[in-house]
Amino acid sequence: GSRPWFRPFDASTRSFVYGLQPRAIQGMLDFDYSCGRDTPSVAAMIYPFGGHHIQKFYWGTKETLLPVYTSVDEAVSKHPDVDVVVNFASSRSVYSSTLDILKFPQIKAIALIAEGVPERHAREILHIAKGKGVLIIGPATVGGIKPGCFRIGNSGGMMDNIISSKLYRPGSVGYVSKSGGMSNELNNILSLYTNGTYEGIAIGGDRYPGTTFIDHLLRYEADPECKMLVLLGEVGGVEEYRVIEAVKKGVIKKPIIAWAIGTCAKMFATEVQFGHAGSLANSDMETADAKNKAMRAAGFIVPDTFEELPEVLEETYKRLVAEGAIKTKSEREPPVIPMDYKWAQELGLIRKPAAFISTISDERGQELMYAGMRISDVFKDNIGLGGVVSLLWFKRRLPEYATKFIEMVLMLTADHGPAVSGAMNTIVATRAGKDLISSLASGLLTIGSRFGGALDEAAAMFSSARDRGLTPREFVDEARKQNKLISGIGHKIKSVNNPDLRVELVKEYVLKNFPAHSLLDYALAVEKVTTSKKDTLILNVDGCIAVCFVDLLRDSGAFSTEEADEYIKIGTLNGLFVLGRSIGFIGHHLDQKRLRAPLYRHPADDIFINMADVAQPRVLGKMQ
Ligand code: Q5B
Repeated sequence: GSRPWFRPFDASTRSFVYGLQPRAIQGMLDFDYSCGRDTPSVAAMIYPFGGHHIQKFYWGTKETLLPVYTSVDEAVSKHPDVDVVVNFASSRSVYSSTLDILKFPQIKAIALIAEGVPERHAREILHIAKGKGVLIIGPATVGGIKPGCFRIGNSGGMMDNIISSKLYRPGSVGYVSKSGGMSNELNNILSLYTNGTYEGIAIGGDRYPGTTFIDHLLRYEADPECKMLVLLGEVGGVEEYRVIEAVKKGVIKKPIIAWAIGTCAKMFATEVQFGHAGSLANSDMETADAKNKAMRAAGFIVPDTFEELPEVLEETYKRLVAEGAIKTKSEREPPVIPMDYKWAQELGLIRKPAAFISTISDERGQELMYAGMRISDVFKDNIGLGGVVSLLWFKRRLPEYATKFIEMVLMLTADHGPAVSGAMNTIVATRAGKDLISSLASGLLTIGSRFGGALDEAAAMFSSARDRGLTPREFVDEARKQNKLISGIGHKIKSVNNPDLRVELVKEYVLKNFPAHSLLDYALAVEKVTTSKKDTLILNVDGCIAVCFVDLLRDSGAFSTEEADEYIKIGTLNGLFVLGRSIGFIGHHLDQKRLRAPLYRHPADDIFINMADVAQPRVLGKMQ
């Protein structure tokens, strides 16, 4: 590449992210966008599982696509401009994946995020990388950040942090620390007391980091854009002494402000191990106090306490500005990064009208609710299937005589033999090889005004006639005059002499249990008129259930008159037949399956085919 050795990341750096890390990638892209980059810093993802695909990310207010490759080889060959890999592979797979990445000379820097990488593996990676001149950051780190240019993974924290610490544009201070958490703190302090971070690297807390303090400080020393160095060391290890050597030898000449964390270790009687694997003093030299003392002696700017760090940073910065080493630049506002919808909603910043309203059930809480009743109470109170229907259809608990009536209706409409339209269609569909749902749907789709679907219309016709004060005879005459069949009257095979026992059962139950049954009484009087004309014109099962349900809606006390009328108007009653008969249709489907019934073809001699009145086909459009 064209980048100088001391500047592995700049505003045109392109990277691969190894592992499926959509959140981290979105964070990197949001950062890029705030920096004013033209192209995202992530070119692609590498993930060995799940096959080659693409994933969608936000790029500012718009969206962009990133490919996911299954191998480093493919990624590298498709994106020759990429020279950085942010490797999110776990401690188990980081070794093999990094060795794989190191095979490609195109890759110049690798950040290893995984914690708990075996030291043996870390050392081997480090050894190979050194040989190839590849910069390794980590393991066990968030990585680092180059303001205005490039962000490694989650470095820098949330976007509001990035913006408030002005990381969208470069400052003049290069720092190196161990932990990512301390980096965020430093970014903040630097934005408040200096012109901000130029580059910040968290080397990670392990005992064998791929690169250490001195590696990055030497880069900053060599980079003319970096004017001031900060070293945030800690108790344990001797890496700070390598920096002390470099300062003493004059290799590092830029002002260097330093602090070793862990001065409180001496307050404990026993040895203290801080959060990092390497943060343990094995000798006096490794204590934070000894390091601070040695750094001060070597000419570092070391505050007396960590709390005084901002003060010395500000002093040094102001001095460099006064000397002309740092030229202050005018600030620009970063582009606004739209907040994620989910997050904004959680914060209560936005609202939007819901596209759907639902008022009958809720599964979001601890327990499923049917119209406000816990599913456990549904069983505790033993409300039965009728109770469940009353909750989900009518949003209320109906009296027991009503829920028992609903169950009775479901039971006696469950089936009426294989010959009825719906069962036939189910059977034919099953025999054509269709599955349960298709066969059931095929049967259900035949339920209509003549077969099974006459309930709502029957309820409407009978109650309208009765409400208008028509006598049964006037009602029948009116229907005849209008050339209208009375819904709920008539049956293909049942008659006065061959009564439908289902209807008898319903009548018996309703006469005995309902507080009122005026519409049933009216319908029975209508039946007297129609059967006197023809004995198949009985009050049929649809009609009987319908008028009884109107009596229930109107006189159970559970519904207002308006509600009762609305339930009829919106087509509730046919639901009873549909629900009940579904039981039978499913039975017919299973029956045919069990019987291995072959494809059905209707016998030709059962269809009268006549094309006598078909017009002679003519060729159209041949006008002379
Ligand atoms: N006439 C049910 O017809 C059927 C008349 C009528 C006045 C009437 C017919 C009808 C209304 C719709 C209805 C539900 C098509 C039926 C059900 C579930 C089932 C089914 C099962 C199960 C029967 C003969 C003469 C004609 C007609 C007159 C007929 N209906 N007048 N009002 N409603 N009813 N459907 O036998 O003078 O001779 O020309 O549409 O309630 O589906 O088991 O099969 O559980 O699965 O073919 O029970 O009644 O009689 O049409 O030849 O009529 O009576 O005008 O008079 P049919 P048609 P005319 S229960």
